[in-house]
Amino acid sequence: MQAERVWGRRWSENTLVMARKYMEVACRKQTLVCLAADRNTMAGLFELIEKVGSSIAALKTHVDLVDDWTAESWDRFCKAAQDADLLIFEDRKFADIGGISRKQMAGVYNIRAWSDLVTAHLISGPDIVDGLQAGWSDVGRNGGVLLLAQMSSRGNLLKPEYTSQVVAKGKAHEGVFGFIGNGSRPEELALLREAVGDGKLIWTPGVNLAVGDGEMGQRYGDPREAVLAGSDCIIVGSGIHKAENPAQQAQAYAEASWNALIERNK
Ligand code: 5BU
Repeated sequence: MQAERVWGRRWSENTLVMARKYMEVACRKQTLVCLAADRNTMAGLFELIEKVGSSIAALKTHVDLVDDWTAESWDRFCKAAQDADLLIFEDRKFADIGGISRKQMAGVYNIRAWSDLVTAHLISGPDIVDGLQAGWSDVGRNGGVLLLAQMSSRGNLLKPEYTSQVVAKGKAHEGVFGFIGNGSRPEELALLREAVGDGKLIWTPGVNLAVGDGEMGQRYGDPREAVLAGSDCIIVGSGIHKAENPAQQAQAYAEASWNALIERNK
C-alpha cells in the first residue's frame, strides 16, 4: 500500500484513525499542504476550496473570524471540503479545563460536528484532551487533537522546558493526533522531532516560499526545509490565499512538500 511505503515508521507506529486518514489523503493527492483558509467571508472561503482544493490535503479554519457566518452556509462549506477530499481542522486553540472544553466543542459553532482536528494548549493539563475527545464522542464522531508544542510567532512563551513537557504528556495520550511545531525554525523543529519520535505527526505553521518576517511578529521558513527537519504537514495561509494566482501557488507548495517527503525517505 502506497501510504505505508511513503510514510514508513510514521505509518507503522501511528494507529490513530485520523492520523492514518491524513497520511492516506496526502498520498492520494501528493501534497502535505494544509491551507490556512483565513478569509472572512463565506464567498471567499468557497472560492478557495474551488481554486486550490485539489492541491491540498487539509483545510484549517478559524470559524469565529467569518463576518457572514451562518450554520447553513458553514454546513455547505464543510460538505464542499469533504467532497474535495480534505480534512477539516479548526485551529481553535482550546485552553480551558476538560469539562469546559467539552462544552466549547458544542455551542453556536458546534465544532464537534464538523471538525476532524482541533488545536489545544496543554497549559491547563492533560484532561483537556479527554474533554475534546468527549466532545466528538458526544456526537458519535472521531477526531484528533494537535497540541501546541511550539509556535511560529516572535517572542512566544513556549520555551524548550514547556515543549518537552507537552511532548512527554502528549506522546502518551491516545487522543493526541500530533503536535504543532515551529515551521520557521528548522533547527527547533529537528529537536522537536527527536523528542516526539515517529509515533505522532508534527504540523507546522510559519511556512512560506518567501522566508523571513511576516505581519505582526509572524516568521516564515522554507517548506522543503521544514519537511526535511521532521514536519509532516506544512500549514500555509497568506502564501496561498493572498497570492495573485492561488491555484498555481498551492501547487508549488504541494510539489515542494511532497518532493521533500520523498527526499526525506532516501
Ligand atoms: P500565514 O498567513 O501563513 O502566516 O497563516 C498562518 C496560520 O497558521 C494562521 O491561521 C495562524 O492562526 C496559524 N498559526 C500560526 O501562524 N502560528 C502558530 O504558531 C500557530 C498557528 Br499554533
